[in-house]
Amino acid sequence: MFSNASNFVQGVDMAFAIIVGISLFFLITLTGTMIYFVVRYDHKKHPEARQIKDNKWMEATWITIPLILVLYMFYIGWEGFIPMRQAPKDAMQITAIGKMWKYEFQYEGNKVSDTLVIPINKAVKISLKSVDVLHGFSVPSFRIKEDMVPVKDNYTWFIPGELGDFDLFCTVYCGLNHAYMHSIVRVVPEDQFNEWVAYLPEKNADAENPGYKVMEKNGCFACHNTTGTRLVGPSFKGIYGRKIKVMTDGVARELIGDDSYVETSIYEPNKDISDGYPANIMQSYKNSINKEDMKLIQEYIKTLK
Ligand code: HEC
Ligand SMILES: [Cu+2]
Repeated sequence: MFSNASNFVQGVDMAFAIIVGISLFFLITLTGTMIYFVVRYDHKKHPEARQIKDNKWMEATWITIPLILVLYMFYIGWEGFIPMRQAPKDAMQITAIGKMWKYEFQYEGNKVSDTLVIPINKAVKISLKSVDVLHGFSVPSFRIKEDMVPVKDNYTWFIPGELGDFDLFCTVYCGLNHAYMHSIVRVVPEDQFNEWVAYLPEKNADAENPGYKVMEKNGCFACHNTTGTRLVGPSFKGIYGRKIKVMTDGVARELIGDDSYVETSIYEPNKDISDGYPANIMQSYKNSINKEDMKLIQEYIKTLK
């Protein structure tokens, strides 16, 4: 009767079905009684109104029965909710980070992904964090919805029971692109998961460096890397203090990498052409990188020894 997408579906759907059932029962019987009374006690059939006062039995009944019913509704809701806050100790641990406007999932070993991939039939516990504002972590198919709160850590857990892709939504209005804050939970067989996680790249330790962020935003890493290998342009690694051969106005010369060389390379890329690299490939960033950002870039490149 219920889907098996997660271990919480049955509890939540059962509570929902029972409450809808009770509501429907009262909707139908109350409306029915009302219609019956309208006909039965119509003015023509029943010209003289009569007051009925103080029927203790009736009052006791309409207090007791609804009280039992709402307490029962509370009870089944409570029963469905409690297991959601009791993650098993051996659950697989993943951290989900909400940021304007995307999710990032961190797996053991400092590996990151932007889709949440998990093995079927295994308990996963997801620590929920936010780096900026309130976000939501809602997987309707799993009947899960938790807030991601900056400063205060939250969590959720579940056991996925069906293979496939399931929508993950941010359910807390979090700014301009809130509507695009959407991702996927992909449930796969365990061996497929192990293979996937083995190939997942490790998080770049520099990703939070302000200079790195400026360069990422400006697309520098399309042509440069930080690891020492050549791409379209030279690597950023070890520029500072190194002897660099350049062509300046068609004349070969040597200089020592420093702040002013980095600045010239970014504002006037065709002035000192790095030896062995083509000119006119890199454009000038004079208009898009200001002096403050330049400082951040220089500070960051300095750390790449
Ligand atoms: C389209 C490719 C491309 C992009 C994008 C690009 N560069 Fe370059 N960059 C190059 C090439 C090619 C060279 C070597 C030729 C030269 O000196 O102009 C170079 C040279 C450099 C040098 C000198 C490095 C050395 O060892 O001599 C620095 C510093 C540099 N780029 C910084 C940046 C920064 C910072 C950004 C982003 C704001 C950026 N580049 C974006 C292609 C690119
Ligand atoms: Cu959000």
